[in-house]
Amino acid sequence: MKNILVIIDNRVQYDRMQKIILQKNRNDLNFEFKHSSIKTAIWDHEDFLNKDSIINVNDHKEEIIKNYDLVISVHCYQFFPKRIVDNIRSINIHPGYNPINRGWYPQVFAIVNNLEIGATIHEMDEKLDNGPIICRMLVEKYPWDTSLDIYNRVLEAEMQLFYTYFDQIFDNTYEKIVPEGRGNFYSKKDFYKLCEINLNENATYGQVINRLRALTHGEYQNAFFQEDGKKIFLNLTLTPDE
Ligand code: 0FX
Repeated sequence: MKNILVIIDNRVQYDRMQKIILQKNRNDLNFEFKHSSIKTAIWDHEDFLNKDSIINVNDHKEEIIKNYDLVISVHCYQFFPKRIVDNIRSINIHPGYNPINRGWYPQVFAIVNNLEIGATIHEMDEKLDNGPIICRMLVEKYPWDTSLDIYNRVLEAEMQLFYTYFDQIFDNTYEKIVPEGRGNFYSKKDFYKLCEINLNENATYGQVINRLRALTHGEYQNAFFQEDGKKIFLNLTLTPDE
């Protein structure tokens, strides 16, 4: 029996993973799901109510190394310490195509910087979104996409990869791809910088549209400008002609 610890902070992907695990029906795999202490939608999931389901990887390094055969991070808000990634195979499901889209909110920067975008499953090393790649897949990116449109496509791609490579991941039989260099890395700070629009900045219509659709993501209030000491948020609606 292989003991697998999945640390997941994304509710949509949790439901999809559960479905795949059921479909695969591998009774030699024992999954334990935990999440981070930061509050996300997953906290309200019935599977996690009344359960001791929070884990802080830094506080439980030795216990994790001792008790599990594999760790999977799925949109997990914690940084995995070197001690863990050096001593237990640790895999990350990342909403970007490595090494092109390392870091935070990859689809936002893919729109703004005209980069390809997709999903990656990779082994973790001590750098963020950096280790050997197990599998990756690009998704379509259209000129009328907002951040949310691409994000939804990427999340589906993640699970398509998880389904296809399921046995290879758990049997450790995949061939690793060495990332082609460092690629790009974007931080949360880069995202916040994008959010504030300077009304005196010169840009082409193309750049403005791209920036605004990159910051349009459902209900989130991202892009804003300041006028008379007031913050004014804006989103973009794009409607392609049928
Ligand atoms: O869980 P996640 O989809 O992923 C993020 C990072 O992109 C990923 O690289 C990291 N491994 C993971 C731990 O966190 O993030 P989220 O659910 O907070 O956000 C999902 C999308 O929502 C994001 O890609 C852009 C959008 N968003 C999110 C926030 C918090 C916004 O547009 N504005 C926001 O303020």
